Amino acid sequence: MNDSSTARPTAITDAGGRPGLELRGPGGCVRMTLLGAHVQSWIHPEHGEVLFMSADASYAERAASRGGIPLVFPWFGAHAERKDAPAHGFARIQPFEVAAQGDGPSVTLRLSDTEDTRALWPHAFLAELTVSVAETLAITLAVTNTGDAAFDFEEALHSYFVVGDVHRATVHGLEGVPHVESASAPQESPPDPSEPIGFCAETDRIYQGVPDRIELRARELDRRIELGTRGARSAIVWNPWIAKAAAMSQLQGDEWQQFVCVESANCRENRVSLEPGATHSMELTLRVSSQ
Ligand code: TA6
Repeated sequence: MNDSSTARPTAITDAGGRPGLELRGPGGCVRMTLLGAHVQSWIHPEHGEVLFMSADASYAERAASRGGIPLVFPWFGAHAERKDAPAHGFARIQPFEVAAQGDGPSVTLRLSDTEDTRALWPHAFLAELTVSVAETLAITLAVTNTGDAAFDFEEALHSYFVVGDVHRATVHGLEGVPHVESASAPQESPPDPSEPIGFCAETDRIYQGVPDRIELRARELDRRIELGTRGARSAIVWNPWIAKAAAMSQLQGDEWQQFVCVESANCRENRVSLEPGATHSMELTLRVSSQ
């Protein structure tokens, strides 16, 4: 197993000097940081970089850097009641620790509740993110209720994919699936729900009751990315387009044209309820090929 393309994870630092790990397997090289268990890069041996990271991303000590696969937990978007609470939960700005690492390119990072997390969300939990590089990139988020009262939570793997040109990208597999659009300036005429999703305006849709296979096609790059999931009932499709991108932090000039987010999630009416001692797992497997 331990040849030059498949090895134990090695310690690295990211662009901000924050500690992380590099995993090399037949499916390429993955770099992640311990802050937020954030996968920042996946270089595929044939297709190159799969994940978008902004050239303007912040790598400050507790910054949620824009791009890669940020981990959203335990709420999605803005906190329902507290304006001071961080968007998309606190997991992406908490330091994870290494829980287990194998002889091959696989690692499990974990986060459990602390005084800081309980001040924002009063529950005892263990969140474990396992990343493995085989021919595919597989990511599993397992959340356990370690307390003595039930709780609800939301979660997402907020994947930013490089598409070359968003105008030439499409998402397949969500035809006919109900969704809610929350873009402030969406396309003028509503999309045909029987067609694959294309992009011509700000898009910020939550799809519910999604199938376990969705595909992102990037014609500009002659690339398909297959997202296979287990335990994910929601998917979010997002691109900020021109006006929102201009108002956003950590996004440079025309970078909005270079990515699409297709997020694997359980949110809103599909949030997860966990009894004491119970564990919920959400798995995402990414496969890249030519069109
Ligand atoms: O998942 C889509 C979304 O919630 C958008 O509404 C959007 O603004 C985005 O995620 C990025 O959020 P962030 O907090 O990372 O700037």
